[in-house]
Amino acid sequence: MTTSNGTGTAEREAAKIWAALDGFRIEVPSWGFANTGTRFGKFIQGGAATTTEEKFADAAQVNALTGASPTIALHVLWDLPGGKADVPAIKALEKKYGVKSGGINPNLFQNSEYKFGSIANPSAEIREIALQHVLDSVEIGKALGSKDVSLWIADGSNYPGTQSIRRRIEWMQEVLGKAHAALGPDQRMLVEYKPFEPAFYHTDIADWGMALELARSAGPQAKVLVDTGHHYQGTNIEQIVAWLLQLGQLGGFHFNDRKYADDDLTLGSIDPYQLFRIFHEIASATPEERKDIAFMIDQSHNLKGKMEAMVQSVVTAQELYAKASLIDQEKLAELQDACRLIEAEECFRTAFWQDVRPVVREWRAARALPVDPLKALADSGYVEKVTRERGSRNTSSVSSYA
Ligand code: AOS
Ligand code: ZN
Ligand code: ZN
Ligand code: ZN
Repeated sequence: MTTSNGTGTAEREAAKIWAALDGFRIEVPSWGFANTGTRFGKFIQGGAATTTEEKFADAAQVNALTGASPTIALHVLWDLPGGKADVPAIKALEKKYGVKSGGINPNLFQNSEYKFGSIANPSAEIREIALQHVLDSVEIGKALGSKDVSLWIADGSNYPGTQSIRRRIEWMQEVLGKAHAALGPDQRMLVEYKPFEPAFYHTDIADWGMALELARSAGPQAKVLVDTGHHYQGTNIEQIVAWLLQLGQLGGFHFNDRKYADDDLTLGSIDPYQLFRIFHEIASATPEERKDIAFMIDQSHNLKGKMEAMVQSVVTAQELYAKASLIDQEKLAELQDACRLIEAEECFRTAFWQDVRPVVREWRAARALPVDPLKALADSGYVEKVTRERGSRNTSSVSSYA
């Protein structure tokens, strides 16, 4: 392979990209394959998954096309409505489709008892129900051998003065501490934050500081989960990532892109440079710091095809991760320390502007993967096939999404 910057450099860069791609895994969310929508309506897709088995089948297809998504995040309400009793069925699906269960996502938002909150509800009885559900989720995780129980707490209030922000902190600390005590030695608890929605005045875990503090008070196996869509406009997300890495508190990500709020668009569709900057923080971390960070996609589409959108996202993540791997970290550190600003900036952004796709294609071919996953999906007729099979079920049964 030759490029304008010389064969030696091109080969070194290709080697970096191959190593990055070999080590890159990103989890797909089961709910990303099901019919979802907005509060204004749902546009039903005939090919959307209607059962947990169909979600496994779709995830397996994405993994076969990209080689990067061997795990699927499960949602207890939608995928394991029977709780632990459903575990044997999930294990059978893992075996059948060659995809493992990833993060276990408890449902702490959709039942009517959670109207005024789950783990921060003023009612001790409801907090106990929420705790029990988290404990059940921990047991499901143990039984499935999955590492992370991923907590998204929708709790909050809509009007000033209607709830005690401080008492709710205590209640959350109590529940999370008890949940942490139940974790197995290999399990973790991830605490996700979000500034607003569904609550519009205060959200109990609104930012990374609150999530970090709650994780710390719960115990050493609790870490922070950064959902890229859960920040105010202009927030420097990579700085948050850098801090969490520095403190050893970065548990993982929910990746998606957005223009306005929690839009859950495909990765890199609005601002690919943002994701590159986050990946740079990961790339500049030590292998030890990096090894347990869970990369997950949290997206939902009601216009794009579910399968196509997921493949696009995984491929985009691979490409941006490959670009970030090109940054010469040693050289960058030298330039930073010498305050050679222009050279440092150029070193950084040259990696972003490099077209890594030819090398990524070579890597795919060498790993017996389709060189163009999106085209391979179209050529396979998979979406048409599942639309024929699932179409009738998709006119009536719709999974919901918060
Ligand atoms: C909601 O906004 C969060 O991003 C959740 O992480 C996610 O979308 C899902 O509900 C998993 O429980
Ligand atoms: Zn999320
Ligand atoms: Zn979200
Ligand atoms: Zn989101």
